[in-house]
Amino acid sequence: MPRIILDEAAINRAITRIAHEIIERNKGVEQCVLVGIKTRGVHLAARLARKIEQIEGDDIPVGEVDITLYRDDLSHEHQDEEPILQGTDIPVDISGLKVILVDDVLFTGRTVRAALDALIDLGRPEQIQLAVLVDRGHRELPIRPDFVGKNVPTSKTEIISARVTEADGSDEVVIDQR
Ligand code: 3GP
Ligand code: 5GP
Ligand code: MG
Repeated sequence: MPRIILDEAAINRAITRIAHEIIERNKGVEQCVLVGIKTRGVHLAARLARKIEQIEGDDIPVGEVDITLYRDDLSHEHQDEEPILQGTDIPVDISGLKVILVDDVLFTGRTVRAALDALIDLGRPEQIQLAVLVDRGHRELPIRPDFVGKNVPTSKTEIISARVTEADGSDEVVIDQR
């Protein structure tokens, strides 16, 4: 049976809290840029930017990276294949800035590793931080998030559906069996 772990209100509260945490950690957002990981991370990054702008009255640039998972976690096949960088679109020079990577679900960490590679190719950010809506555990690399909507311990046979209105018509995070 699918189980709702975050509804629309809970997602909203998580975004609001993370926006506050980002501002607090960085003492404002003057030297910050948000970078969403396609697809849903991009929408979450845009929401965080709007929230931060509401709170601080300061604009924060938003970019995106596109990483394709050739490794197919869903079928447990091709597990040796790594996420591949498809594209990067960041409107500012990230050198010397604090980059906050944003994704919907953090699992093995391999997608984030690919995103880190892409960022470091572009310049030398002062710092890279990571914000995720859901951390489902099972890391395969030494990567940890700085900002988390919800920690959701999962088994490897479970699957999390992270739906966002911009892409899916509704806001909801659901856990189900594969
Ligand atoms: P996203 O583009 O919003 O990140 O990984 C491609 C898409 O498949 C992701 O959407 C993600 O939401 C969805 N997905 C659902 N379950 C899994 C999973 O277990 N592993 C991966 N890699 N993606 C999953
Ligand atoms: P990782 O590379 O950390 O294994 O997986 C991270 C990427 O895969 C994220 O972009 C995320 O969208 C997707 N992903 C991994 N596991 C899940 C999951 O259980 N549910 C959803 N929705 N996405 C997942
Ligand atoms: Mg994602």
